[in-house]
Amino acid sequence: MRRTHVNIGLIGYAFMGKAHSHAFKDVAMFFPELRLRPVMKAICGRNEAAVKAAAERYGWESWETDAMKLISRPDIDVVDIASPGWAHKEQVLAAARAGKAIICEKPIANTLAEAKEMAAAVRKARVPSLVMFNYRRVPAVALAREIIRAGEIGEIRHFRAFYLQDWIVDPAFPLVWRLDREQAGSGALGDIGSHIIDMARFLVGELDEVCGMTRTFIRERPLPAADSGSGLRRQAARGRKMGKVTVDDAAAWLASFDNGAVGTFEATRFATGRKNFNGFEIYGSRGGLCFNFEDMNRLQFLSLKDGAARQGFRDILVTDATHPYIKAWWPAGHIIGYEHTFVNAVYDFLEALASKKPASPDMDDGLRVQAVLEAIEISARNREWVRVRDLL
Ligand code: SOE
Repeated sequence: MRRTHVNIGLIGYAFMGKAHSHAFKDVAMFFPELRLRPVMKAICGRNEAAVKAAAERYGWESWETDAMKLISRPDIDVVDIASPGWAHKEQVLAAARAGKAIICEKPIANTLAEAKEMAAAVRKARVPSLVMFNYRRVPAVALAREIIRAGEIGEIRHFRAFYLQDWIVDPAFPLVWRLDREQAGSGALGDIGSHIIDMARFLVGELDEVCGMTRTFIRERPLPAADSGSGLRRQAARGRKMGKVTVDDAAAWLASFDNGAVGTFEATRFATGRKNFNGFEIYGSRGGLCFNFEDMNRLQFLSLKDGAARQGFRDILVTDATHPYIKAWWPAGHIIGYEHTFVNAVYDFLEALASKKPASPDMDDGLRVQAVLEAIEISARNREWVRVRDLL
């Protein structure tokens, strides 16, 4: 008998846990054609009171405080890993061994070595996987890819991408886990730089060589009240009130793509006034495309096929039923938001499961992104260009 439902176990109940929970809860409402409907079986987090409250609030049937127990539950088919980066490797390896389908937040790992082990285990277990690079599921970004694939802007010469935030500009902001290399792997580079690397791979193609730099503007911060990791605990144990920031606050890098395009990238948490300003500009031999997430329902498009007197970037409001994902949502002009990208991603994943086809981006894509991250860090350290494929 054909399966009609799939049981989900989610690890993580904070920002990403909430976004993923919303996606599982709403996907069948907006995509009624869904062939495999998600059952929100269990959510997992180390803090019992917090995860119990999240289970009730988000609509999960049960809750766990031990990730390995959740992964091993026979009633869990898909393990969704929305935990901090330091936990990803153990959880992905356990889920692969248990033969579970895997969703994993980005970046997949804290190091390239971890990512290689994780991707190999998922390949060996032959389990489906998805990495939650959610910005691929913005309708305007998916439309940009359709335009590029149709050749409407010709051969791509330039790809410029940016991911600008400012949430740690204040020196009084505490030393949270994302600012500790042991827990996060890197700072802005891995957390938000991974998104624009994935965007580059999605829209333009593979990065061949990179040359980068990283910067840490504020090197010491107040230790958080409830320290959240061994690195921070060690600093607190020494009676310190301030802890060392061990990751980058900002990164910038150049890239040459396999197809000859030139890339310029910037990822920073110190772009004062920018909250989640990520986007790109693409310039081709026959036109261009520009997008920024703070205006996520619009895509700027130029095609030289218009006569010179009519040339100029046109502003496409990407809310038409013919645009990617939109027919599931609202009539033209009724814009969508950040949370819809996760619903779109979960829909694509569940449809891939139902059709037994690979989802994208998968753990091998996550490995490719991790190799670019590593190449940028090596380049910044050695002040030289680094070829990505030499690291894989
Ligand atoms: C923090 O920088 C963060 O939550 C990222 O981790 C997410 O991937 C991004 O979508 C929003 O900002």
